[in-house]
Amino acid sequence: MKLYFHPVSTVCRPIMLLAADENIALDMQFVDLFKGEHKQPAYLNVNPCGQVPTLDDGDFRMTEGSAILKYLAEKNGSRAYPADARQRARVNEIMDWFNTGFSRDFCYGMVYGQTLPHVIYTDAAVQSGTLARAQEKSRHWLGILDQHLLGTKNKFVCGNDLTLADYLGVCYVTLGEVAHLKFDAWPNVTRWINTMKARPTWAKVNEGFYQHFVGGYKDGKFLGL
Ligand SMILES: N[C@@H](CCC(=O)N[C@@H](CS)C(=O)NCC(=O)O)C(=O)O
Repeated sequence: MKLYFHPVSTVCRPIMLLAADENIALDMQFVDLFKGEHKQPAYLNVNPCGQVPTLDDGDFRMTEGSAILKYLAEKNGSRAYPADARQRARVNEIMDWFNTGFSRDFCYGMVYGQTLPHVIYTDAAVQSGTLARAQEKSRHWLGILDQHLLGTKNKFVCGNDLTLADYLGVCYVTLGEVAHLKFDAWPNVTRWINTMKARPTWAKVNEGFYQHFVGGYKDGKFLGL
């Protein structure tokens, strides 16, 4: 199986974590987002969205990170994607939760909205109003994550077992490090991030993310949470 990826990508990192934890063999095909390789005809032919990740499994191709995670987990009989209908539905639910409101307000609003030139508004009033809304909504979502998904009892976001929702969610939440966002106000979120970061595969998988994305913005000034 071939994975077209970039190491800083928020949606590739969960796949790389799962693959590393479960020894899933992937032929890693680097797509240089920084040089615009993803918008060249050769790659658009692979993924017309011009985005990573893309998974090729023989003649079967997938282009959505969340679906790729589920496919790999299913193929691998992963415990991170339980077979029981209700447990699996819960994992799907929380992955959707991260991928919709949380991603929109936190990833796009608070992080990309302060770091990626094509997401930042040029009109100062529009930019500050949009950021203020993203900040308010991000606090709301982090409160839900802290109090309702994790609470004081759950080690992971779907209970006490690690699932795909943790791989996906922790990569979205730690994206905040690019914009120096701090999670001290949400102690259960902080505990969960630390649990995920203590896993043996974390450092190696996230090397490129910390070096090129977090490192690239180390001197930036950002609105906090
Ligand atoms: N809906 C896709 C989104 C993929 C996506 O946004 N990928 C980013 C990297 S994290 C990308 O390739 N960005 C380049 C671009 O959109 O030009 C998924 O969840 O897999």
